[in-house]
Amino acid sequence: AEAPVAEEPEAEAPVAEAPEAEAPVAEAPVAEAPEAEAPEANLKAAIIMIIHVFTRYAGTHSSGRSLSKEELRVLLEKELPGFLESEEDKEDAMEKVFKGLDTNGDATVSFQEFLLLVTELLAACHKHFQEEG
Ligand SMILES: [Ca+2]
Repeated sequence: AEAPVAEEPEAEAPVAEAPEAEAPVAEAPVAEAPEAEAPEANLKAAIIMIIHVFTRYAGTHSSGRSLSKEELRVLLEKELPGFLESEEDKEDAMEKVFKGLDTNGDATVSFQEFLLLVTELLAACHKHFQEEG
């Protein structure tokens, strides 16, 4: 009698676990470090700069809330070189600018009053560029 061949249970070949096809990692472009300010945020930057300029000069001798005549003079000389020099009488020109800006007559130029100068200069520059075409 044939010895019953013990049926060897077919060892189930361990199904090699197909290594999961690694999803091709899309090479993410290295995200550039986000800049503090979007490069196109020029107007925002310009506004902040105007505020900084005012605050820096307004704080030299007084509270920092407004410009004295002397502070305005330094601001103009440093930030707008040539602005007063073009006038024949610098002192007279300075007096006129200061009086023109100090609309409430408190002998200081507040930020609101300073903006009159900024606005005038912006308009003048814009006109100049347009004329240059
Ligand atoms: Ca004033």
